[in-house]
Amino acid sequence: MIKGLIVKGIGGFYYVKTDEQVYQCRARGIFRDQGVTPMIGDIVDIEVQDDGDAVVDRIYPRKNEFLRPPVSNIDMMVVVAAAARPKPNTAVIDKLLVAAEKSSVEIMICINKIDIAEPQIVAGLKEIYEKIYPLVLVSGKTGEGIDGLKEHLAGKRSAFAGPSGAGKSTLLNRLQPSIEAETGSVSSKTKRGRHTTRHVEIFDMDFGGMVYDTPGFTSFDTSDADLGELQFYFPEMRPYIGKCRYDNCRHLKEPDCAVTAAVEAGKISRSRYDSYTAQYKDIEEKNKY
Ligand SMILES: Nc1nc2c(ncn2[C@@H]2O[C@H](COP(=O)(O)OP(=O)(O)OP(=O)(O)O)[C@@H](O)[C@H]2O)c(=O)[nH]1
Ligand SMILES: [Mg+2]
Ligand SMILES: [Zn+2]
Repeated sequence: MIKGLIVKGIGGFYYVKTDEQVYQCRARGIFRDQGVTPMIGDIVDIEVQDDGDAVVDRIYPRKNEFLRPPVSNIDMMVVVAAAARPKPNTAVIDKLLVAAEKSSVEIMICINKIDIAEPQIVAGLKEIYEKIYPLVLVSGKTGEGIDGLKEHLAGKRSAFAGPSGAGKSTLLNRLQPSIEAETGSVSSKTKRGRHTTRHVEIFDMDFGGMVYDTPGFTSFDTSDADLGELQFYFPEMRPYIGKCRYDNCRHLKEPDCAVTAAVEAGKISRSRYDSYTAQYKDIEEKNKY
């Protein structure tokens, strides 16, 4: 039995990195019978059989697991968004942030493509997010800000998550040129990425730590968070919770709501509050069925 880390999975094979090498493995049938699917990031025991084939034999309990992107055992979720091409979409950023907030995981935001973005767009994103989460402004193209990003990543297991074309793979190559992750273009017609990265893959960083590259997406479902819990996944709302006139205030249109008052006073950003109400309504709609 050898212990290792699943660093990639393609077509039913899992690539397990041990101290010595990377093994291509199948998963034991028992996992399928139990409805368990190995995830990238899983710590596993593998067994190399007499015929040389290796199988995943045991999956150690996960510290955390995510559906989008599908990764396990991370210390930090890095929400990567381009400040231009594709245009930043705060609704999508906020859905990713909420999904991350549901697990106990560090969160940071990485705004990419500052070399081509309009300064006021970058400043606007910074204004919204920097008080809530650690934030770095970078360019995968020029290398600006990459050292600052490295400092955040050092010694941790981090997953890059974000829209297709945001530049996740480009940033990985910039962090460590030996990686040579495939990068794609952004369609000039649809202004969307081309889903270049198809599989999650974990890379070792020579400055310490690991980064998971993940496939981007073009749309992102609101999580199935509990309606009452959603407010807690917006950290800047927490100081106001419990201070509204009604104990069960949803912070939508209720009178004497401490949250909407904070929005009016400029203490909570309008953009974030709009995301909260949109997600609230999405979840409410979903729960109807
Ligand atoms: N100008 C500029 N272009 C960038 C930057 N970072 C990435 N790009 C370009 O954006 C395009 C998409 O980059 P990728 O790294 O493939 O994006 P991705 O997030 O990995 O996309 P998926 O794998 O589809 O999820 C490529 O053409 C990159 O060259 C940047 O900082 N500035
Ligand atoms: Mg990619
Ligand atoms: Zn309220």
